[in-house]
Order: sequence, then C-alpha cells, then structure tokens
Amino acid sequence: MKILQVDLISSTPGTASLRSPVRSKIVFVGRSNVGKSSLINALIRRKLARTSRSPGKTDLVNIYRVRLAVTANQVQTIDFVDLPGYGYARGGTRRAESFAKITERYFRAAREPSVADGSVRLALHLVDSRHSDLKSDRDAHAWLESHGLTTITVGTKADTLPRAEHKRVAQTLGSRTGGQVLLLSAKNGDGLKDLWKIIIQASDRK
Ligand SMILES: Nc1nc2c(ncn2[C@@H]2O[C@H](COP(=O)(O)OP(=O)(O)O)[C@@H](O)[C@H]2O)c(=O)[nH]1
Ligand SMILES: [Mg+2]
Repeated sequence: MKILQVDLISSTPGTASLRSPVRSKIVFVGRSNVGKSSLINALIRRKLARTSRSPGKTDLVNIYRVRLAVTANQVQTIDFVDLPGYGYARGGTRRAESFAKITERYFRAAREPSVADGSVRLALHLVDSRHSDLKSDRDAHAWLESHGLTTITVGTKADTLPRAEHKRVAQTLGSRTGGQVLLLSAKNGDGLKDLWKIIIQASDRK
C-alpha cells in the first residue's frame, strides 16, 4: 500500500462541503485531546492535521482526501473526516452543544440519499486507553450505534500503558461496546497497519 497524495479539502463548521460526489468516508470521533489529529497524521505519514497539547481547540470538521495505491493497479480515494471533539469540560455546555449539533448535522447529511449511498463506511471511535470507561465515551458510542453506523473502538496512546495491560484494556473496551476493538499508538506506530487494513476493507465494500 502506498499513499499517493493527501489534501485537506475542507475545514468548515458546517456540512456544505459534504455534498461532494460520493466517496468512501471514514469518520474519526472522540473526546477532545484523545489523539484524533495525531492518528490521522500517523496514518497518512504527514503532519497535515493540527495537533495540540491543550484540549478543545478544534471545532471544525476537517476533511482529508487520501489517494492511495492499494496495489500497483488499484488506486483508491478515501475521505478522512475529523470531527470536533466532545467532553471538553472547560468549554462548558456551549461547546458540548456545538459538538452535538455539528455531529448530528454531519451524520444526518451523510444519510440523505443525495450524499449517502453508504458513503460513510466506518466510524472510528477513539477512546484514550488510559481512560477506557468514561460516561461520555459510552454515550457517544451508543449514539453512533443508534445511527446505524459501523463502529470500531480504537484505544489510543497505547504506548503509555505497559504491554501487560493491553489485553485488559482491550477487554474493558470490548465488553462496553460489544464490537471490534483495536489498541494503537500514533507515537510508536503500533496497530497502524491493522487499522489501515480495516480502513481499506471498509472502503472497498461495494
Ligand atoms: N503518548 C502519546 N501521546 C499522544 C498520542 N497521540 C496523541 N498524543 C498526544 O495527545 C495530545 C492531543 O493530541 P491531538 O492529536 O491533538 O488530539 P485531538 O484533539 O483528538 O485531535 C497531544 O499532546 C499529542 O501529542 C499517542 O499515540 N501517544
Ligand atoms: Mg484534533
């Protein structure tokens, strides 16, 4: 697999930009500071997404268009959608609302026949491996499921945990969601290959 090109194609608080020709979209959802932008950068092997030490900086929907050669003669285009983070306490209710609004609008728009056709292939729900059982994450997961989205739980920052704990954390995440779980690290690259496989498979689906 070779990444040919990545462009930030839109960065907006709204959904107008989503009325694009149908593509395979992979949506990144998670608490503020969970490592969404870092994961996108690690996957695309470029420093395109802005990362930040302090939470609550992004309330835009950023879409990265990724062109990759899956094999020598199979080129694929996938949009990575980086949604605003939730659960940022200091921003207060207003920020929480704005997340809910943007997210709901996003998914509603994506479900419209005009832009849908199942173009959202997968929601990657990012959860900090060190905090694997937070209410806001459980709520977000329930929300994604209730909207019928195929969701995979991704435990981020796995490098901060001793290896011996990976299994236990994966189990906690799995028992909570009942779905597929993947632990990874944008820092040391653990799990990225597995995530690419999942992404390509989901995008390939007709
Ligand atoms: N140790 C470690 N820190 C990470 C990892 N991914 C992100 N971070 C840190 O977590 C903070 C938030 O990352 P960012 O990608 O901006 O989070 P976002 O708000 O979800 O987009 C930054 O200080 C990152 O350096 C990781 O895999 N391991
Ligand atoms: Mg970010």
